Amino acid sequence: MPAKKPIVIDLKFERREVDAALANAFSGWPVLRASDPDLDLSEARYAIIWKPDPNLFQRAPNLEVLFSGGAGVDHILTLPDLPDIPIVRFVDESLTTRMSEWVVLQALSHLRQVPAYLKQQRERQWRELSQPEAKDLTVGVMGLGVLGQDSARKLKIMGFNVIGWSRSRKVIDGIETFDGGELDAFLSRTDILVGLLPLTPDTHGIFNAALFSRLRQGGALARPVFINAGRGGSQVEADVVAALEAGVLGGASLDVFEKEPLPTDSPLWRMENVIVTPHAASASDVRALFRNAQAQMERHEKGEPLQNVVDRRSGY
Ligand code: NDP
Ligand code: OXD
Repeated sequence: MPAKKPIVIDLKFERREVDAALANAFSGWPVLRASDPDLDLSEARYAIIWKPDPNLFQRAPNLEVLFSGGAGVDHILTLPDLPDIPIVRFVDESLTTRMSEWVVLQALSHLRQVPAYLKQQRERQWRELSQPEAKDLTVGVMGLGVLGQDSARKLKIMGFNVIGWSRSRKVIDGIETFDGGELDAFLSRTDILVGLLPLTPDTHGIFNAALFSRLRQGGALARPVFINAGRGGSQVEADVVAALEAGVLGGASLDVFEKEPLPTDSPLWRMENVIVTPHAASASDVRALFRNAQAQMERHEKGEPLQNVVDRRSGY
């Protein structure tokens, strides 16, 4: 059997998690850690990366395939000296399930007025608030890829009316869908907006004042809610804050930010109708990431096509 090709790992994840996952991964494959600056990486053919060192591609000039440590690849496509080789993004049931849990949690939190009840609890106030049901609201999901479709289905199971928008129209049982040119029609029906878009030149800053003003006003929650777990570069944070202050938005749940970590002086931290999580909606399970990468390397070595390859022209 031919010798297995070396793999270089450059994942800026929790070190212990990577070590633990590596202990049971890639049996028989040479694994090189980019964190050792003296290691010769010139023989590496595969790289598994998340926020890699800027000189990785100089140290490893013979790579054949790049594996993203996450579903998003914006962090890779902007790397200096990026080689012209296939980039495989991370698609996995655990990542998808975790994201849908977060999205459903946020939609239910706004439906059931969790931020307002937490405020009342802090103030020892016993007051029942009005209680619409999920069926009284329409959740609009922007981005109907792997994550958006699963979230849409699970929101539907919870009883919400669900509609979705993506560049090309999708057919999803029980969910009305809109294509790229139908954004206005989609927004005018949306009470809770969920962003699950990749960051590309087309989606940069898409969640801005003009977009928020086109969401439905006067729905069962009175004012629309904005939920984003795609990428922070897609939202104009000053516009989010202004829309919340002006009552154009009634609330928000944000997992991603223009600058991460979210600066301590951001007004978003202290807004009572805003839920902030630290880019934690769906963490990559490193063991699953390595299993996935190995399966794809085996395909590649058998001459089979790689799966979930990024289209560099569209940027995702
Ligand atoms: P996919 O590539 O599977 O789906 C992307 C979706 O966005 C597709 O439906 C695509 O449309 C749509 N889209 C892209 N560009 C446009 C555009 N210009 N106009 C309209 N629709 C557009 O990605 P995933 O679902 O796997 O992941 C989505 C994003 O979620 C990732 O890119 C990443 O940024 C983020 N993410 C965040 C995490 C977190 O913890 N916060 C964890 C994991 C991912 P079409 O179907 O027509 O191609
Ligand atoms: C991802 C992420 O893209 O963690 O997977 O944001």
